[in-house]
Amino acid sequence: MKKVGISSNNLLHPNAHFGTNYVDYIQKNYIDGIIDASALPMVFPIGSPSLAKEYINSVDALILAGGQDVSPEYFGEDPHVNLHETDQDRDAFEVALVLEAIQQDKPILGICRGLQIINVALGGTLYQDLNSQYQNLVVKHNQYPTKWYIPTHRLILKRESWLSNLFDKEALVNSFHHQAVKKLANGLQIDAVSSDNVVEAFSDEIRHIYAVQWHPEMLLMKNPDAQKLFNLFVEKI
Ligand SMILES: [Mn+2]
Repeated sequence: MKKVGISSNNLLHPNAHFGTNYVDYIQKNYIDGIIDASALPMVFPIGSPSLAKEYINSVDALILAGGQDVSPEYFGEDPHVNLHETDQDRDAFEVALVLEAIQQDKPILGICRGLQIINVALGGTLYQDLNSQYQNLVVKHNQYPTKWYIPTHRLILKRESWLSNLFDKEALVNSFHHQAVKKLANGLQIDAVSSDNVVEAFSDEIRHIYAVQWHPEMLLMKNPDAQKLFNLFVEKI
């Protein structure tokens, strides 16, 4: 069975159940997507970047999940007034995982924040807040409180890519982000955009990097077709 590592999230704020205890978690939808693609999920607790090599040694591929904003210090900016919460421990760990997976020639799938951290790890930059920094903004890229599993905005495919196996030239996806790719890192190619030209997917077949800005794992609840993205990724291993 192929093993897919998935980086986790910190519960940054104590709640009624967990008080001030440290909790590390991953949403079950990602796990379902991996298992239903006939692979074995291995959840990586956020830890020291020095462990990245051992973690990547233990798997065949890496998935980077959604979550907090990426700290702008990684692309040389101060925090914008509309930056949301960040987690520098998670940023440092995930950047190390990305670089190590590339080093070991193991496929990477980035989802939402995962797409953004890949871009930043490889030298790209982000809009810290689309609403205040992206001049051509037309589309609602954070559909909340519309449900997670409802696709809302158009996805326009820009070239022949792995996504061509999943979608026609246009499709609908869900959208829960306020950050996005500004400068794309060298070597990555844009696969799809929204109708207002925000980067919604990129890939690099040479380094086996695949990334989407929407949340296929949340679509799984009501859209069985969304499983195909996980299946295709696991077939790349
Ligand atoms: Mn979007």
